[in-house]
Formats: sequence, structure tokens, C-alpha cells
Amino acid sequence: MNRRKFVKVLGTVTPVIAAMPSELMAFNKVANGPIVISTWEPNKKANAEAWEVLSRQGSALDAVHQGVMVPEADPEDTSVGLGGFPDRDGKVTLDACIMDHEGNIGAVMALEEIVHAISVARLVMEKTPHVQIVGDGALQFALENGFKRENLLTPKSIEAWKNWLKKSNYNPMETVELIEERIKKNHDTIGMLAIDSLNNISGACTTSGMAFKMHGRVGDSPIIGAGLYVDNEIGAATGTGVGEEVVRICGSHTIVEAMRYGKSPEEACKHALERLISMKGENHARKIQIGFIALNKNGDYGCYSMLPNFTMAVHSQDGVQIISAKSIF
Ligand code: SD4
Repeated sequence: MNRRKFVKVLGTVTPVIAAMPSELMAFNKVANGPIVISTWEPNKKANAEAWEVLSRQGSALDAVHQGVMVPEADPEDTSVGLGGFPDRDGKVTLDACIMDHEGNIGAVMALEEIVHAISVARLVMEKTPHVQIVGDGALQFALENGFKRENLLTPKSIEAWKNWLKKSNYNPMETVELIEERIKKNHDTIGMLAIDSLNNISGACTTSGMAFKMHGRVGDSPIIGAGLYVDNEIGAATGTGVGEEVVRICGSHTIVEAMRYGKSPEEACKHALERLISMKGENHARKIQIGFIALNKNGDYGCYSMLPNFTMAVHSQDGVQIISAKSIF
């Protein structure tokens, strides 16, 4: 049994560990080497980029930053950055956030005409006294810092928008079905979490949001505590799906707190989904796709989704793994 597997076995009995004396608790925090995990199987390409950084002893922050830039620059990815599907007015508006192991955070929301929203979010974190900048202000800040204005629409995204305009019916679940169809071929909203060789954790999340949303609509992805949360003592979580519902339950923060109180990453993801069911009822939840992924300080990882077909990509010294999430329904 290797160290990671051994710690994983421990992970299944964490409620007992929570009651152990502190010298044994310290064992529960032993590092298992770098690891990166992402929402959705096709994001294994983004993980590979992040792994390059981690395997050179780079920081988890640089790893998640450079990792999520891969789908942001990919015009075939219709949920992130260049080529992301537009809102109902035909404008591509991007949401992104980043969080490091010291609790530093930065986010941009409804940012237009800049491919790498995550890089602007990181600059908000590192170069301003603020944590969130939105819309025109985010664009102005990006341009002042040397980012180039680019048209993010592609022939494919324009065609999809024109098709949507024929009915102009906004239904987030239809969008989610579209997303699931698309990820079979392409990629999707990316939430990424990593642990580096110093056993520090960081996370990033970037998206063009729900396709054909109202102009100015912001989902969970750039909201710290909803789309992403990192606590370097405990672990981190991120997710994908219908952002309105993830915000309602402060999804990622709820998961990290559940891990703090003894749940494994998988159990914690399930716990957050159950919170939505207890709040809004089963009939409501059955119509909603949400997929969460989580990583704890030991390098144990897990995922869970409300409906089937959610996947997670993992890259560590054990190689690449694709995990099909268990689902509530
Ligand atoms: C949002 N959570 O804007 C994002 C959308 C998403 O896969 O994850 N799509 O609500």
C-alpha cells in the first residue's frame, strides 16, 4: 500500500481521526507530493500544463494559473475565454477567480474582450487593494496593465447564438445539457485545485458562464466561497454547473467546512449537494446539474454531482486519472 493509498484509507475514517490526539492528527497532514485536479475530463490538457509547473517545484498558484489558461486560449472550448458562448446580447462576458494558500483572493466578473480573465483576476489579487472588479472597470484595469483587447466571438459561437435567438428561451438546464453535449467533444468551465511541493494549496476557476444569460449576469465561478474556496489548513473545493444554485449554498466553502469537520472530499461534495436538496426540495434539485470537486491537505481528492455524467481529471506522480463522479440522482 503506497502512502497516498494509506492516507486514503485513513480518509474514510476521518471522523475517528478528528477525535485523535494532536500528535496523531499531525500524521493526517503528511504531504503526498504535488497533485492537480480539474472539473471535466477534457481539462486533463490543462492539468498537464499545471503538472509541468508543479514538477519543476513551481507553486500551486502558478500551476493553477497557467493550467486554466489552456482552455481560456482554446477557441474550441465554448465555455471559457476565447470562443466562449456569448450572452443574449451577443457579448462574451468572462468570470474568473483565484485563491492562494495565504488567503489572498482576486476576481473579475463580466469582463469583455480579454482572453485570459484568470490573469486579470490574479493581478486584482496582487496589484490592487481590492478583491473583485467587474465589467467596464475590469476591462479598464486590464488595458491599463497591458492586456490586449480581442474579439472573443468565433464563427461557431456566433452560429450558436443566432440559433438561440430564434427561440430566445433562456433555460439554465438546457444550457447545462448543451454543455454536457459539448464536453463530449470539447471542454467546459474549469475549476482547478493544486498542491505543490511545499504542500501549499491554490485554486482557480474561469468561465464564460451560462450561455445566453442576461447581460451582466454573474454566476458562481468568480465568487470566492461559491465557485472556489481554499483553506491551506484543510483543503479546497471548486465546481461547475448552474451557478445560481451553487451561490445559494456557498458551495465550495460549504465543502471545505465539511472537510474541516471530518468528511472526506467525496463525502463533503455530496454534503453540499444535499444542502441544496434540503433547502429547495428534491423536485427543484432534480432539474439541476452541479458538479463539485475537492482536495484535502493529504492530497486525497473526490467529486460528486447532482445528476449523472460529471467527470474529474486528476494528475499526480501516479499519472493521469479520469474519475466519473457518483451522482445523487
Ligand atoms: C455559471 N457555473 O456561470 C457556471 C457555468 C458552468 O459549466 O459551470 N458551466 O453558472
